[in-house]
Amino acid sequence: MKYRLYYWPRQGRGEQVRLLLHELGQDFEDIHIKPDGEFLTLKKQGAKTLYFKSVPMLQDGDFKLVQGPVIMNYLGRKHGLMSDDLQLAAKTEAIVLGAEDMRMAYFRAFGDSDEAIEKQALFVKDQWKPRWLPSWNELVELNGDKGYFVGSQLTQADIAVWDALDAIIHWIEGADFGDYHRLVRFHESISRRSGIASYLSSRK
Ligand SMILES: N[C@@H](CCC(=O)N[C@@H](CS)C(=O)NCC(=O)O)C(=O)O
Repeated sequence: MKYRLYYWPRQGRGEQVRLLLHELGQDFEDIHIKPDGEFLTLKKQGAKTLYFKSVPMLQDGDFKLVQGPVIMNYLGRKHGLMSDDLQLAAKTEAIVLGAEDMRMAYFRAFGDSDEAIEKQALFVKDQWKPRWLPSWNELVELNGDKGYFVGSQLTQADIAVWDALDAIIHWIEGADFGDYHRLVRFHESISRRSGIASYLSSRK
């Protein structure tokens, strides 16, 4: 049975899951919900469907799972992207959550109002440059400069970080990789992966 992913018809928190499913070559149903349509119907089904009345929600057979980062780790584990080593697996999950922390910070500055533009400038000055760029850069370096965050092959952490970085460099005024050439290479190499590249070429 195909996976079903329920999320709004925009990138947001569901996009990392779409990217991962495309990279895994999964033929999934990408269900674009509407506030007064499917979302309402799903919410009416109670906590057995949308545990906390939020999306993204992944359906795998009868099993329904919410919380973007947890969905990423579930798929990573299920499709063999994650190490069996307890510590490496935990590190992978920590990086997925780090990407989520950065995503949350950038969401607060999203938009094109004057207030949003001011928040974006603060995000770039107080978070992007001093915190996130050096951390991601060092994490890739500490992993032996293999172009991945954990181990020697792609994990869901790479997709989670790529998605959050990609959103920020596209949507946040003044956010770029600057002199962090390692991150430029990381961004380019993930973009070129076949599943990702073919999805991105069709992404609206
Ligand atoms: N921690 C959750 C947050 C989920 C969340 O807040 N999703 C938003 C959409 S991006 C939502 O469904 N909000 C409820 C609403 O719009 O009524 C996750 O990572 O999935």
